[in-house]
Amino acid sequence: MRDRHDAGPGRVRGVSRRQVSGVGGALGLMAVTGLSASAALSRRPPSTGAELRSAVPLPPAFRVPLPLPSVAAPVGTTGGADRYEITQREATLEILPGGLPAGARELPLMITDRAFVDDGSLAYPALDPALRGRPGVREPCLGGVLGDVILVNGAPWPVHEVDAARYRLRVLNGSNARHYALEAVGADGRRLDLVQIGADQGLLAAPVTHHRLPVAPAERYDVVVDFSHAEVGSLVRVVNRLGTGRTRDVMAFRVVREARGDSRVPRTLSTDLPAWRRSDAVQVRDFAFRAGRMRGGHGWLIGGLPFDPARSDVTVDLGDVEVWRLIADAHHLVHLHLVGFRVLSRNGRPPLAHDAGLKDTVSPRPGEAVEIITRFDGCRGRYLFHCHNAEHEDMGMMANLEVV
Ligand SMILES: [Cu+2]
Repeated sequence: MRDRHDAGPGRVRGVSRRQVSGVGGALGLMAVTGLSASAALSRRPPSTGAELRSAVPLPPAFRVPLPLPSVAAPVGTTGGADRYEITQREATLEILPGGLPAGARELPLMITDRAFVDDGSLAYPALDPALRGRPGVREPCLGGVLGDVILVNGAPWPVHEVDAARYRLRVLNGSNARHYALEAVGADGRRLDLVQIGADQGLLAAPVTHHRLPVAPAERYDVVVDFSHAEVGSLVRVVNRLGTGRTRDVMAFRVVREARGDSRVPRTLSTDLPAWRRSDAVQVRDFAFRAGRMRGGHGWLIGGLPFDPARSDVTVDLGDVEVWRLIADAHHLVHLHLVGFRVLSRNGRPPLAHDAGLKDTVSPRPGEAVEIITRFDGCRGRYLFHCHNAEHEDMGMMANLEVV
């Protein structure tokens, strides 16, 4: 992936530093894994539907090697340098800030939870097993489908060998509905710092250090972890503090060799983040994300309505700045197409540490009102916004945004 979006000066044109780090990375990962752009989001496990049980024997944790998706093949090699052809509009060139871990020390980690039936295929409690007629899932899973197996890049509870050095982890929560609160725990029980450098849509202005990182479905976090203080031979476990039983484990890193520390985390990561102010907004809109009735059954609604592909729910003028207030009854994962936004507030209070940067998915907690601000620029046309809990989305929680 790095080769694809970090092709070097003169190759990536018309793409800002944030875009290089954010959109490209996420789309690249989706292309590699076949994950649909609308695949995932919802409630904390304690308040979500029943967890599915797998009918196959499950492997012990941290034995399966972590698969790493392949990167684009170069179109040629000259003098030891690989060549990639990327056609973009010509514009100012920006490159990533120097010093971040790269190459084999930059790892895409797509985390999902799944359950398996006895022939090894995926268990899914669809109302229509053919997935063609009636949308939705059976009663205990209405809040979102949880699996009992945690997969990283498709492998159950994998392990990856690392140098005693900094690594850059490109985390995507590709789960349907499972939330994670990730911690990296060393052999001595101490937590390693998770230094966040990027959000959904690219680099932050400056790093934010977490001990526990909340990751809602569809969110992406760009995080640097330093294994240099871990003893060679020891295991650093990545755990989910919201999981129970085996779903507390996610994956592990085995530190296998000493290494020279040649990477760093720059104090300034980007200087081009939009700084929209509340006073820039020409509209403030409220959207309630709530349970309700749809086609005589259970649904998940935005503004009291289930999705209608033919209806325009919101019309905005191209170039306008707006504030949207997203009000949630349960955990929802509000995802806007077309634009990135910034989180202004949660229940009238300042945003949380992990709300930093430019985002396209935000997770209001039950009973919370989250304010976001964005400028609707780009292209006129019809776009979607929706809850990224896959089950909520399938049961109506989607709406049309018309940019005119
Ligand atoms: Cu939802």
